[in-house]
Amino acid sequence: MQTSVTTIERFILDQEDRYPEATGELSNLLYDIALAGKIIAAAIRRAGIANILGSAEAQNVQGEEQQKLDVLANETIKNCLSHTGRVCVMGSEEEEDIIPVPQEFEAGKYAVLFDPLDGSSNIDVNCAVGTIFSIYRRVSLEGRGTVADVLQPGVRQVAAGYVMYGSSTMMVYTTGQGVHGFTLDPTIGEFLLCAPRIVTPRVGRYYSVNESNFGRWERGVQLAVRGLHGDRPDEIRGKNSRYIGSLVADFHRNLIAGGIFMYPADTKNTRGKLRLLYEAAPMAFLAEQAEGSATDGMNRILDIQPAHLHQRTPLVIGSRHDVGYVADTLRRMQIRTSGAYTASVL
Ligand code: P6P
Repeated sequence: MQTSVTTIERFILDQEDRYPEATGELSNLLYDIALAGKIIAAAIRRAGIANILGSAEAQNVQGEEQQKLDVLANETIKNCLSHTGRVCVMGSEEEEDIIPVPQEFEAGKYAVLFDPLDGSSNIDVNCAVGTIFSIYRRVSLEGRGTVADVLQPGVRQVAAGYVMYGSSTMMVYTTGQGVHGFTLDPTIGEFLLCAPRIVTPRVGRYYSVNESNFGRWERGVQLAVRGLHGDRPDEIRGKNSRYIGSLVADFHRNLIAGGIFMYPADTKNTRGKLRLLYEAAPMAFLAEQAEGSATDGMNRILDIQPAHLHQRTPLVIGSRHDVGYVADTLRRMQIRTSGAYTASVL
């Protein structure tokens, strides 16, 4: 029986030891998130039995129907983070406004953004879903956290990651020192190191996009996707299509096997569908740390200065060569039409 396992706690501690100035607070915050992931995973695993599938008969700020597990995941994360003294403010896909830490608890030095259960519409059909998180150091000087603490460009993240509830439960995170993957061993309730320093292939095998939106895309986007189909082998080799409709699952497959995920803007979602702060920016931090890249079509996601909590953005993310191909195609289209390119056209 294998006895030399590396738990996430041990791995984070080893990483922390490299930084004499580290106080351990960020490490502890990552443990808190891992705990929330374990609790959510347990709820998802027994969802069908415990009758917590289905709608909570409520809508979230996005106007999307809340699933019972959405609500449970959101409350679980807030409960795991609020009392620790490590967090001053949170932002959640499920809540209209920022969530300052309650008065009875000490306000810490980190701001945490999260999508508690992304892809939740897939829950009732047993497809993989995930929790996405993004951590910043606070910029406000004291007291309860403020909106300024969450409206920071992605380049200022100190950590980001996701917990994917798939055939197994995995936690993947970065603190800027590479991307590392852990699998939950339910028999001992520990996340065990399974994929240290993940590097995504420079050229991907897959492309992931919702092709039903094709008719609503700008011409440049249509050209780029046709290239990914293999219509112009002189520019790029065609790829296999894989699309689950769950960002964490699509991103994770492409991270490991190599590939590109796109959610362009279209005539219906004119700024794109995905949210900058708790979907695109954390995934972009991971992608770049795994030697991939992430843009809104042509501009680096991590450089975007957010204007509001639920801001949306177009997203092109994954293998560096493939993301670069999409950007080059859009630039060529821009030159050809000499139109004013803005991120919103992708
Ligand atoms: P569509 C799930 O609702 C989500 O926010 C992401 O997880 C996913 O990538 C995307 O939306 C899927 O959107 O329009 O293709 O169903």
